[in-house]
Amino acid sequence: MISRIKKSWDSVKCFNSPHSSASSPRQPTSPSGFTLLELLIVVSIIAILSVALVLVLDPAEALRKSRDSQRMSDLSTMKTALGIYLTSTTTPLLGGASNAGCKLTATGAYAAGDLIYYSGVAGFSDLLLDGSVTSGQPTAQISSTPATTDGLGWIPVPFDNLIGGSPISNLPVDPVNTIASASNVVSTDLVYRYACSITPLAFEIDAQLESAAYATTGSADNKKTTDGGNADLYYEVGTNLKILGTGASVPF
Ligand SMILES: [Ca+2]
Ligand SMILES: [Ca+2]
Repeated sequence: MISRIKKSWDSVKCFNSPHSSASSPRQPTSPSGFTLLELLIVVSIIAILSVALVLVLDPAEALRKSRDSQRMSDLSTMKTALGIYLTSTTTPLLGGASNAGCKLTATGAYAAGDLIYYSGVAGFSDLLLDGSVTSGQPTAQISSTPATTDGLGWIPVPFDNLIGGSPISNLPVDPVNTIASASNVVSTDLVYRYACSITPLAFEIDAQLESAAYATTGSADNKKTTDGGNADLYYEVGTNLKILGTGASVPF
């Protein structure tokens, strides 16, 4: 009996042996996990791809471009509102009582008492106004309630006096709306600018753009040089784009 059991056990061992049959090849040993070197390589690749993705997407530039889109939209909104005001008013006031803040002519030189209206911040006072003027000296004007549409906002037009009320609920200001040095505003400051003329009765609103896509010299999509205005330093809208700016590079 014992010898029969031993014989059977030997048969089982023989059957399970990897060398027992040509039809049962030896299975390759499976790895139990990643090696440290493999993990380091994977982590390095992920890090490189992440940096490349950030560089490609450039979130800061995307934000600048978004603000520029907002600026162009704001100026379009204000131009439309001013257009409605001009066509709905018998005696439009684009520059305060008797249009006293407007230039006499759109293309003429500035005179003392002319105003350039800024959406800028409180405390702003500047005698240079984005650079020197060729003649006369306009004054910078700001409002303590820039968004209001009652004539006391940063654009001095009484939209509220229209029959049916103001076509806009508030006056937009620049999404950044800051002036780096309140005593020396420069063209790169991110504020809106407005001016008007009496002959013809017209207005212009300018904004500064900051994204590489819309504002870089030579960019195929440069909005500042393709707006039909006379100042490459600004994005210009209005009914007469010669009120602000005296040339391609001189803002005022
Ligand atoms: Ca321009
Ligand atoms: Ca202009």
